[in-house]
Amino acid sequence: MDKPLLSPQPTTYRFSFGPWNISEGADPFGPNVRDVFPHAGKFALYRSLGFEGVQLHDDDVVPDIDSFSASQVLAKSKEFGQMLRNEGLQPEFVAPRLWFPDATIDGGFTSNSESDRQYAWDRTQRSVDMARAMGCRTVGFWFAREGTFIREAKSAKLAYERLLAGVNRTLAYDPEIQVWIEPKPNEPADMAYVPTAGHATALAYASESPARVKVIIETAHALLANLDPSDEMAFCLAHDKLGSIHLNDQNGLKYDQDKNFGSVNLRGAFNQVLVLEEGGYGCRGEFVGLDVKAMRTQRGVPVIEHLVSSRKVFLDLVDKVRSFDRNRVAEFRSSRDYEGLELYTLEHLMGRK
Ligand code: XUL
Ligand code: MN
Repeated sequence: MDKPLLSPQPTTYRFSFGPWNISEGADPFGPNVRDVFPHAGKFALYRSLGFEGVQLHDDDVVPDIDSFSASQVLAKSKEFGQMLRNEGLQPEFVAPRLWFPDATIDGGFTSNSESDRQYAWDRTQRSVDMARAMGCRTVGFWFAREGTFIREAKSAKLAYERLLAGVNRTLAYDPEIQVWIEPKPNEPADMAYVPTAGHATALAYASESPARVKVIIETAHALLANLDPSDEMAFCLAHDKLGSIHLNDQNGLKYDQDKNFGSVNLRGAFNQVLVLEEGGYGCRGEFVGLDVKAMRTQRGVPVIEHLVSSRKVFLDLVDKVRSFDRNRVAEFRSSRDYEGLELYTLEHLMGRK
């Protein structure tokens, strides 16, 4: 008979999101549908919504970052770090935004242009300095434009070598910094390099300091790669590589939707929470990160309901995971009665068992 599953970890979860998750409701086909809510005003909302971690891009900290000198950026980052502390908040990571500037039109680390690659490195270095100035030890890499629209455009082998070199250079620049890679298979590029947890984990192991390279698994990104998000998380947990998560949901293979956690596939969301609980995720202070966007149709300013609902669904699913009868599961497994296990799971989710 299979061993019963590990009992759930008694964890108090800490939640994070990025300020871009409170948005004005624009999309590529239409303008803002809500008034602009001042960026600086967002941080005062976090605690009352139940969040204490802040995911940051470098220009969330210092808007218009390229117009300031390195020392000005550092001074502004220190001030920002103090502002966060005053609000009772903690920066989770700083990600160089290598997908807005002209120098990143064709990617940063993997651009064919040497000056673009230099720009990517300068900006990465700056993100490390900013993280340090705010008392944070992590830079996040979402390799937005590190890919192509046609595969003939770049040498893919060279691109992967350049990405690894970028990771190594970051690790060497600051011996305490951690690099967290957030894989995504497409958008804004047609085909991205580092599309899955496996690719990101391979980069971690190949790096000069594997223990300092981790992965951020986003539900929607895994679904866009046609993979099971809970399995992507489990893979990282098995290799102690799960730095953070971006919980959300996705309705099929289309643009990255960042829908509310559990809103499309509640059972899939349950399985993500199950894997996280059984893997002890959060016991070392890891954040339960959300990357959710409000519906464009929602009235009001600022719209925050999507953050509150996704957090609530996560916590409700923690209850469901903790009341999932592990002995029954073990019996179904040992008798190889997966029809029975499926019905029990569905009834449990519907509140009947
Ligand atoms: C993009 C995405 C980013 C990262 C942070 O799809 O998820 O917002 O989470 O750069
Ligand atoms: Mn994300």
